Amino acid sequence: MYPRKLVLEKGDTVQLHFDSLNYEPHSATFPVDVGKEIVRGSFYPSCDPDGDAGPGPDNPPDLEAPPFCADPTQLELNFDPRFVPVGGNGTFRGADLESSGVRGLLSPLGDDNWDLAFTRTSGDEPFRYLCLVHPWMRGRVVVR
Ligand SMILES: [Cu+2]
Repeated sequence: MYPRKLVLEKGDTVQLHFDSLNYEPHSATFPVDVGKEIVRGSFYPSCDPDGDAGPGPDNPPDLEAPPFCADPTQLELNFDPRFVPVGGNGTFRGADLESSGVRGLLSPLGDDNWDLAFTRTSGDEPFRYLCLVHPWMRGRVVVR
């Protein structure tokens, strides 16, 4: 996410690099509000007595702290389905989700670079993005 603030011309494409992230994957997810919504819908525990294949529901955690379930084999950690995969079509227009997905050497997506085009000016407020894995990691893009 360096530089923290990137200044572009309308129509520019940015290539984000994820190589050398051997043990710590990251994402670049636009816009920041959608990224925050994905983070809020992820990492929450539930207890599923019959597993994913069973018809029974996921239950709220039995315990407030790990292992969360009275029977630890029932523990599930839930993620928003938009957390890991690539999101969008590679062109950011200011509101819809565009996400690199979670990338790094050990990620299912690998550590390939990711291109994102900017076809709209950002106006008074820069476009803001974050990393879904580390939501405090953020950057801004000004498109003129
Ligand atoms: Cu990160």
